[in-house]
Amino acid sequence: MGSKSDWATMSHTADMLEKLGIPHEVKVVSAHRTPDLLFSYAETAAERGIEVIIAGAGGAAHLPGMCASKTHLPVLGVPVQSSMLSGVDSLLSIVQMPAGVAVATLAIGRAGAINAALLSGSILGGKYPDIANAVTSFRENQTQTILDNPDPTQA
Ligand code: RP5
Repeated sequence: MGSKSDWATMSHTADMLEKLGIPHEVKVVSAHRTPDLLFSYAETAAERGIEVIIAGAGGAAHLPGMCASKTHLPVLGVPVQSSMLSGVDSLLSIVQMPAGVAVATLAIGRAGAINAALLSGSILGGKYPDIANAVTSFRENQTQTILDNPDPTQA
């Protein structure tokens, strides 16, 4: 993520990765404040065994796009909700990649952070059956919970 201030959002990603049993690392790497670190992080990620990068950033959110420009790994961008423009700035900064370098863009904030972990599970599930099963179980439990509790007035 681009800043420690993104952790309130990106911790939802980490929580879901834990639930799915996906090993991961968590780091602050800023496109603006630590650009050399960003380049070396993205350039060496694949050789370190990283298979998916989830990049959360807010405001002028260059992190996911710049990260994608330096690696062939899939990059999932999470627009962090900014205080001035409610994350629309983050979303537009991440989603409008010109053709040729791809970033998969999630929803603004918590929903996007959770779904980035689920999407990484779907990507990795093609190679790791345990992860595919974890994603399927999560979805089945979610469905069953709704079916078992159809009355919105009951806790
Ligand atoms: C972005 O600037 C970060 O991703 C963060 O969302 C935003 C604000 O950063 P701080 O000023 O809170 O460190 O690069």
